[in-house]
Amino acid sequence: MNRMKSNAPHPTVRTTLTPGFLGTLSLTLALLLPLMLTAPAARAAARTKPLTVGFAQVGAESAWRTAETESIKGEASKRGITLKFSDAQGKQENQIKAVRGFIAQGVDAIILAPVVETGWEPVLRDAKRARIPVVLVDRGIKVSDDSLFATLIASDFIAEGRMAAEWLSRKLNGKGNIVELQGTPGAAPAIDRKKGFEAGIASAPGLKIIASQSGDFRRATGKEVMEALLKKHGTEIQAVYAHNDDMAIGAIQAIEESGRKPGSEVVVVSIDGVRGAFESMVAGKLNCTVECNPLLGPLAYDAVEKAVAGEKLPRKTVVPDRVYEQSTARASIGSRQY
Ligand code: GZL
Repeated sequence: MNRMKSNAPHPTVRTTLTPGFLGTLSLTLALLLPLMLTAPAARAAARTKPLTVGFAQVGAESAWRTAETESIKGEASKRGITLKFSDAQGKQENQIKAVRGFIAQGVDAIILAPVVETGWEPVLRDAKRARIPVVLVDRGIKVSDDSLFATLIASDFIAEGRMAAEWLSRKLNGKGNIVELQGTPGAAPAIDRKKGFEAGIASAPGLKIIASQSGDFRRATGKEVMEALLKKHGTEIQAVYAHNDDMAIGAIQAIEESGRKPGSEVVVVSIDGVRGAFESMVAGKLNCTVECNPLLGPLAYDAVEKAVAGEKLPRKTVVPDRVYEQSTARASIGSRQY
């Protein structure tokens, strides 16, 4: 119950400057401070040491991947963040080891570009127990508990596959045999780019995927797989849909070596939008690429800084993509950043 009369002077006004009041004030502050520091802004303000972040990268299988690594390394040094970097050479077990290592070293946050979608629960539970936020970049995962990661920053791979399909369908007037070069088995972009493409050609019954194999997102593997497909299907093949530019460039080499003309006799469409793809479009060999932006460093550290400060983040931030084709490649190649 408040017994104070409404027109009575406020007691704190009278006691503000007395030594007794100052003592009470500092005691109150000492008691409240730990509570105040749990507020995100106060925690961020209280941080004096620069952040230490561990980045568990997939590997260096493609030009896209190299651009992503450079973006995440470059942005760390711009922000004065100490970055511990691990290259898993395409193996999930190496990535899990790297994440465990980062936890043992007590990093402030972990950035993870997961090789595949599944198998992450145990190690992410360890990170959560250690109160280390994990920011997923470029590929999503499947977990039963979404609180195991702070946020995901990635493209919409289903939309990318659909854009590639719609472009190809227009180019071939809804009719033709396609071979598909898939990315790494079990990886989110391989699963979703396949799904999106299949959905995109569903309205054109004349378009058929006559073969679909993994080229592991690598140029050399894309070439080998394409050589085998050309041997088996020969001139039946009218188009190639590759889940990334590197595999498309490998396939283009195989098509040329088989004596056919990529870009005209065999239409080639892929995803990523790396410089090599633009060069290939300018040379008339690749027909179209759907951009997938790898310059994720700034967004990744914005998320890391917020997560470390205790802020709640959206489940996913979608990086926007668009289609580039041969006819405009020359005009846009100069402004490409990767
Ligand atoms: C996309 C990324 C894919 C790229 C490939 O976010 O995971 O992996 O398309 C890369 O080039 O290797």
